[in-house]
Amino acid sequence: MHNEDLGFNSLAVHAGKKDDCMNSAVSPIYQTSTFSFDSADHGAKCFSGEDKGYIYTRIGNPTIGELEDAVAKLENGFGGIAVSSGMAAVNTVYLTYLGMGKHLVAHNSLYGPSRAIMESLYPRFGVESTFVDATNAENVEKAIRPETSLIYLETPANPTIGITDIEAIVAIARKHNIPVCVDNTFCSPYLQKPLDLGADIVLHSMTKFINGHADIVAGMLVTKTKEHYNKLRPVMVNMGFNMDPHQAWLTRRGLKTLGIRIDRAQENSIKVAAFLEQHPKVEWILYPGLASHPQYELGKRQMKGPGAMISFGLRGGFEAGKRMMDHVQLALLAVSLGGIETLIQHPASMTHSKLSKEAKDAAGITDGLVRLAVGIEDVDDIIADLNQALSHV
Ligand code: LCS
Repeated sequence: MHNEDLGFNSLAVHAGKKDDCMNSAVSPIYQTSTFSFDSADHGAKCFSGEDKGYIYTRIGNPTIGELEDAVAKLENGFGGIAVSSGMAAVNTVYLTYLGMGKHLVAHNSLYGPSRAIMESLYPRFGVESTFVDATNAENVEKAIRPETSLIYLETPANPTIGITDIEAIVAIARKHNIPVCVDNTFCSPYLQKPLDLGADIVLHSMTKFINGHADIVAGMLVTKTKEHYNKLRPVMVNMGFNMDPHQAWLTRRGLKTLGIRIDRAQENSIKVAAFLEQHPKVEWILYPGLASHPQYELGKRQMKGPGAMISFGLRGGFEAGKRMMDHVQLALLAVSLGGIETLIQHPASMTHSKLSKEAKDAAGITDGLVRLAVGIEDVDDIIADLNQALSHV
């Protein structure tokens, strides 16, 4: 059967598999740093690109390649570039499109380090950046300068769950000939396909939903075109941001159950969000599945489902949130998300603590914001745990 005929879950199980695996149901791990050549001529041809043979694992490896092909297929992209972490993916994109005299326009709510390095690291190399509330696409257009060379979005955004209109921003970017990269970590290709909406590059922390078992740190880029792939890949190779084959094999295994894991975590999240929304100690809640979300209609249009990430604030602010976090028993008080277990954390003092106060205020990352990543446990147990933790507030 051709891959084109297969649905998402079938592709998640089968896509990328190579034929030369001794008929094993699961591909082996090519745990090797290097590959031998048949002859000196063959080696030279591999290096010139005339022969597609493998050379060295930092440049390419069959186990890593299987994962790259599988995620690229699920995102409807030209090709995938696997990297050691989500941050390696972010830096591969920044280093490829930004440099001396160049300018970035990005959404103001991003995973903390994706923004913090624009304040702490990239100015050293002459890069400037403007962060805007991209949930209003006009703000992106207003921030564009002649030297803007990248538009960078995260939707839904970490940790504010703001949703940006990918198609509207791509339309603006096209007018100015600027590439658009979308961090799709919170949705995964199961719920959202940014390349189909016109984005040029999609980025993942595969540490999250794609691997899904909280036992791997990994990243991925998928490009719409060969042109962008050919720009990004050498940066990954030369910076040494590559993945390890064992890491790739485990991530490929996690990917197989992506759809069913998200279905379950999302089903749980819808019930958890309904519970929190009616709880008297909860002051506000942001979840794309609730009609109270400011971009509820856009989310319904752009995403196949509301996902498994919830942010909320308690009456009593940070102190109240702290008491709740200190009393969870089933949920883990831990950063990260997209795994099988429910996690709760406080972005202002944890994942987003390196941002300046102004940056946090502008993005709406208040001291009272608590972030919940809902897992696949029995939903009654998750709700009972949150309920007993809230009784301590
Ligand atoms: N992009 C998003 C949206 C993320 O949430 C993260 C990590 C990254 C990129 C970076 O990926 P990593 O290098 O960690 O694989 N987000 C985390 C979080 O919210 N808590 O801990 C890590």
